[in-house]
Amino acid sequence: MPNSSQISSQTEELTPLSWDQLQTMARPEPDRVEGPTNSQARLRLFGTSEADVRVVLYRDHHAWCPYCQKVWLWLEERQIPYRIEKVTMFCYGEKESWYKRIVPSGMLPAMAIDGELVTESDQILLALERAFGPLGFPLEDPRVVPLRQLERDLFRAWCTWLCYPGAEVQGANLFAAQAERVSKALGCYPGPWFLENFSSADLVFVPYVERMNSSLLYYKGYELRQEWPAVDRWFAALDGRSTYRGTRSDHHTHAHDLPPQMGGCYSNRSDSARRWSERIDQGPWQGLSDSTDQEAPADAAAEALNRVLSHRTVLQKQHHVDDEAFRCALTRMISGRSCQPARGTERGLRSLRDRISVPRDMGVHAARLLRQALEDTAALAGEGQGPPIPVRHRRDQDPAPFLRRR
Ligand SMILES: N[C@@H](CCC(=O)N[C@@H](CS)C(=O)NCC(=O)O)C(=O)O
Repeated sequence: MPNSSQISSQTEELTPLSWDQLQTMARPEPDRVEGPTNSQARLRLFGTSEADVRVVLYRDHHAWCPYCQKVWLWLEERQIPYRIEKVTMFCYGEKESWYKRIVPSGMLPAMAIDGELVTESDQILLALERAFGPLGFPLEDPRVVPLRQLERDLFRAWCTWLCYPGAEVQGANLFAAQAERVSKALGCYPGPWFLENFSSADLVFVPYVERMNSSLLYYKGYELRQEWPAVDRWFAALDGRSTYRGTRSDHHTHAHDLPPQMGGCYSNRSDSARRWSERIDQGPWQGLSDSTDQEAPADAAAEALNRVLSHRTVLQKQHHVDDEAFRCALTRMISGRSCQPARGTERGLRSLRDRISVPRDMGVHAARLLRQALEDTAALAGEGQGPPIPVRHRRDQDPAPFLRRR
């Protein structure tokens, strides 16, 4: 593998690395089956053998569906061996006909356990508890039931605030009232969790509180974690779990994936909302408050490089990314060396910048570094932007081209 001094002595100052050179600097493909929680796995074994697999989880290709995240996280926390079948959500593309044959509504998640199909995330979790025992406390424990109800109350208040443009003040007040109840509930035990230990009570809050944190920042300029220290402490403890880190998304992904799912998300146009949305869309991404572990892991750039290189041909075609400009951006990300891309190549770079999805494509830190390198390189080429991100659907994120043989 060439080091950066060899590279600069062998090449012109402004020449980007070749694809072959970049390949040598990418992170090797990690073990998806036995390694840490990740969105690319099709099988998870936790040290068992394939013969032990009793569960098939049907979840979205996009690794975004909140109800799927709940089941996914449960399986990872309990280390239950399972297989994963990925399905396209309506707003990203065409639903697979094989899936509609087994689940006619096309809704996700679904699970087969010992060959028996179960739909509805709560029913799936109850079936998993029956088969394998609870995660900490059972979902029907008398202390968990009111917390599940509280999660739904918070969810409804969030929807009112985010999705109804005429209910700005009422929505904000409703949300603050429910967030206060959540904060009080979190204060009942000395640790960061809703009950004595991490349990199904925490699990049910994870998907939507993560989406609330990002969407309220982007559309309302509301800093949930700053406002509610108990919630901040809960998030920090979650970030300490590698299971959660493997399933978590980021502010950019949520801000742009929520509108088609929710039927619209409305900004209150405050200065704070404008500042946060600009930062989330255009950077700088370093230090953005979408994870507690602000320090990027040493291999975050190599992770991003590995993920880009495994889909390079499709990415170039989809985003019309100029070959040399693409290499300039990746060279910048991996070696810090800046190369001048041709004028007019910035649109392709920014189109890709706007469509990196976490955790589908890579982790939070890898995505930040890639977005930053694409933007820094685009800025050297010009002012042009990529196509706007649609708000009624996300067909620009159709997984189909990435699934064909490369
Ligand atoms: N009550 C259901 C809700 C599931 C749900 O709304 N799933 C959405 C995705 S978040 C879905 O599958 N929609 C169809 C699609 O987008 O293709 C559950 O808890 O499982």
